[in-house]
Amino acid sequence: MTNRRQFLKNLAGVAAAGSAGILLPRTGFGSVPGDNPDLASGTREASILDALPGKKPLIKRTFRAPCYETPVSYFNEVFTPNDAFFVRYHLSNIPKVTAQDWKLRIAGESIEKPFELNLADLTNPKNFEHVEIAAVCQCSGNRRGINIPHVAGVEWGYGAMGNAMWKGVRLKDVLAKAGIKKDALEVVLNGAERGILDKTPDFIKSLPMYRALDENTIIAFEMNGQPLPFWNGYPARLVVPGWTATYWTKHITDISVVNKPFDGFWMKMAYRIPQGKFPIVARFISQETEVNTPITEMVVNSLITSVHEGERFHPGQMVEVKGIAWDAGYGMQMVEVSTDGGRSWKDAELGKDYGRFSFRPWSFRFKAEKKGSYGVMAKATNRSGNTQTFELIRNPAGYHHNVVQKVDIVVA
Ligand SMILES: Nc1nc2c(c(=O)[nH]1)N[C@H]1C(S)=C(S)[C@@H](COP(=O)(O)O)O[C@H]1N2
Ligand SMILES: [Mo]
Repeated sequence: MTNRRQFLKNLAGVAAAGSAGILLPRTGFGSVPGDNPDLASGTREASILDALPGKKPLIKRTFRAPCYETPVSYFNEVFTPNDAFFVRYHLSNIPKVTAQDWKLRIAGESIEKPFELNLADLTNPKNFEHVEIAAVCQCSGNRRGINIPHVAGVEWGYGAMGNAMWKGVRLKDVLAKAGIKKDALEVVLNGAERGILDKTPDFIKSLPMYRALDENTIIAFEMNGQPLPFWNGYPARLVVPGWTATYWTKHITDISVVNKPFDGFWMKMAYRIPQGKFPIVARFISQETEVNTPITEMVVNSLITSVHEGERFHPGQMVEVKGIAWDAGYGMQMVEVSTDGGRSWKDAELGKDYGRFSFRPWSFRFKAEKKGSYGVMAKATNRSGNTQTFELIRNPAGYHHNVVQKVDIVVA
């Protein structure tokens, strides 16, 4: 009996792996300088490709809650396709949200006239002006899985991010309709999921007033010209260009303007970085402590997308190194490329500029004359003079990973 049960269990496991998942060999992830490849974490060893309804197969990191990462090859395009855009949730009980039932409530002690909107009200251009903005949505913990030593959390590789053209209405226009009182301190954001009793607290975030009222902060209902995919926040989500995606509340249902620092779990206990370790300008003063601060804007970063670890070329062949670079919206100053493991650097050519919050494409061509191994690296510098690091800036949750990548290719 026990054996038979065990047998059926094993069989079920095999069937599930066979139908839903494909085992990938260890490719695609470049090594990080200074890391010992023998200590590589699960991210590099194997990844499961699996498709959520309406999505292409993505790299599955966790299923409850759904956390799916975009494979690097998709970043050869500046705009990440909706059906390949990464997915991140904190709670596993994600309700069905329909256009008919969905409502957005604007309330809080610092709002003069609370009101409710349905989707038709929100999207009617007679109510609020429509705006479009290209912006990178990147999880604070993107690349956490390549941290050595290992840190706890979703073991993301390079693809917990995406770039899209977002269309929606300005949060400040919606709040203006409700009237903001003088004592307003933070804007509290909640999506359609609710906390799981006694287990995981509801995913509620807040923003400082200046960032909520920024003209680039929008409630988006379209992504790359289409309604938002369910998994990316249908029917409407917050878009906070330049800030990490933790503030980009999906299926947004409640926006409250409050006069005290919001003290929920996801502000007080999570998404915090040590004070003074990163070159960050944007602050969230009402949530700071002496030792740490909420994560705010993204750090400057780049990704090599056209060549992969171990790729082979012939002597004399032209190698096209392409990639993307982004930051918190200061804009790209330059991207430098090395083909000798960081000994010498040359400027890459920057491609079309889709706006300061977008991925910026870049490219670099070189002739691989001599046989041997080439350490291809890319390093972005933004207009405020910040550049990527060579050494990991350690922090408890492994946020802000912008260590310069090294992809070893072989000429033989
Ligand atoms: N409703 C809701 N919105 C959310 C989250 C969530 O768990 N629930 N996670 C946030 C975090 S941390 C990230 S990284 C982004 C991911 O956006 P995506 O799933 O569209 O890629 O959603 C943000 N908005
Ligand atoms: Mo995130």
